[in-house]
Amino acid sequence: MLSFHFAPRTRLRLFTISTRHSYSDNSASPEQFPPGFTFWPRYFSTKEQETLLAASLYKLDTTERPQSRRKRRNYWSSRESKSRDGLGPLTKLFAPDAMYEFEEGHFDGVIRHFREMHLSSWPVEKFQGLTSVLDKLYALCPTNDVLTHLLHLSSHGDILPHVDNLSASGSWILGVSLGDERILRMKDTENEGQEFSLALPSGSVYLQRDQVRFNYQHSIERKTCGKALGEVGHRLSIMIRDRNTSSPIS
Ligand SMILES: O=C(O)CCC(=O)C(=O)O
Repeated sequence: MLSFHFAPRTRLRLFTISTRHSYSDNSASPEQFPPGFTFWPRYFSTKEQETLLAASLYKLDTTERPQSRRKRRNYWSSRESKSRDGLGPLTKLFAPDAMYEFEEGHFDGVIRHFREMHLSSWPVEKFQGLTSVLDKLYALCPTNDVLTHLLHLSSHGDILPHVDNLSASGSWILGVSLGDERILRMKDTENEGQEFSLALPSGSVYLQRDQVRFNYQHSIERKTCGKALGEVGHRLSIMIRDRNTSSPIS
């Protein structure tokens, strides 16, 4: 299977935040980040997020066993679709953890409690308005030859610090966040103390490219601060990367 992840030999301590570069709201301006990192805090409207999330969950569901899909269908038909308090409008599209076949740990140990797939096509015929939302999404990509990856984290899901496998993709990584907010931490592996973190609200998009893509480890943490147990929801990210044309893996 194509691997995008590179597990560091020595794990960096989690929760090492440089106070100089910690952003927790939506007001971060481009000059606050190192060159090579861009953040769009409110890129997609709620309607657009719902369309993207519904289409992504639909695709991920096709990878699961019929029993799981049946279990979820029964769940959805037995309850009214409504958002969980404090977790935003998109939470109504996620079923509880137990309804999915989440994997405990990624083969390289970096991602925990998740399901994922590499996407070859979007179900544009099934979701009204999806085409224009996708046009808006892919317009942010610096180049056109791309790989798309869907990653659904359970309410316990998180991602440990890593640099994406250098041979599996090219020089940039774009990430769309949908669902419950998580914290992205970025840490320069070559320059001690160069690190920053930011909250990723639903509908936001970040881009890491060039020296940030190659030199910074990234991790995704659950935002537990100020939240009681059970108040952390699911998050789905759409990760788009440029193909590494110089590598045999494509
Ligand atoms: O979900 C994200 O924003 C990051 C995903 C990631 O780190 C990965 O797929 O390697």
